[in-house]
Amino acid sequence: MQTLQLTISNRIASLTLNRPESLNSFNGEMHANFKQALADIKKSDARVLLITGNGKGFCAGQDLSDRKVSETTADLGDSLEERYNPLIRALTTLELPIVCAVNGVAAGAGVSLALCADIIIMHKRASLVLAFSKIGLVPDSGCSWLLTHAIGWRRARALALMGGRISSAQAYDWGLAWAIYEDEKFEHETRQLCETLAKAPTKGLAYTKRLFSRAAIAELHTQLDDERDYQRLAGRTEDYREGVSAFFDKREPQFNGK
Ligand code: LHQ
Repeated sequence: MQTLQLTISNRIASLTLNRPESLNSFNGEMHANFKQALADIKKSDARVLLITGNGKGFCAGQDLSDRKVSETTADLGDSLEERYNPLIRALTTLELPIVCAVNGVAAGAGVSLALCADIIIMHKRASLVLAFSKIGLVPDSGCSWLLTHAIGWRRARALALMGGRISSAQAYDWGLAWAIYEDEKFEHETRQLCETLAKAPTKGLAYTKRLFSRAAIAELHTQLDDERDYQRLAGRTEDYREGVSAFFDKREPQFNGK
């Protein structure tokens, strides 16, 4: 794949956006490659997905030089319907933990991509730019929803209207970034985190992800019902049995993800 590098090893799928000359902005080929990569990951033994970017940027959103979106006759709604919305749906329903290592600037739909992650690690130099309003567009690819739920509608709204840039420090303060690192620590700590998640009880984590996706909009009573149902399922996993055995044996659990 030209526009993406995918490696799967030690149950970690690492997906690196690879169009550094345009800050890893999305074109049609990258969308197609992303779709293929997600299909390959689902078929593999990967238990965590790491997404990062090659070069100085993470992802600058849509490639604005693509004639399919820059010509006045272009229907941007079609582009979202055919490319971005399926991508965001696929990522936000993926049954694996997703870590985004935001290595540099993320802009437009690149911010949405980062917000699909369960855990965002930022390089100190990285930033998130709500670039949509700078070119007369509206936040898309889930950005208006994901950002509102992440930082609250007041901050999200002001940022979106002003096309604001959030520094890594600000992102950390607002709880968007789980951690900020620089230099070798950025890669090292990200890898450590992925290794931990790759050994975790994957099915239980998938149920946990589903619960938290709903928690953003559900009532407490509905959530209590959902917790009951998912706990019932989690209680039937091999990893639950292993977790309890390991607790009584006073040893580290060896989860197999089933
Ligand atoms: C780029 C891009 C880019 C092409 C940097 N395209 N080349 C969905 C569906 C349909 C339609 C429309 O949109 C969407 C969703 C969206 O994502 S809309 C938002 C699209 N993205 C943007 O508007 C961001 C545009 N980029 C920027 O504002 C800046 O480049 C940022 C703030 C990201 C970074 O600024 P700098 O660090 O100063 O880097 P730079 O501007 O110098 O960029 C480096 C190179 O990358 C440069 O090329 P060059 O040949 O001059 O070195 C840029 O032209 C290129 N590049 N973003 N989206």
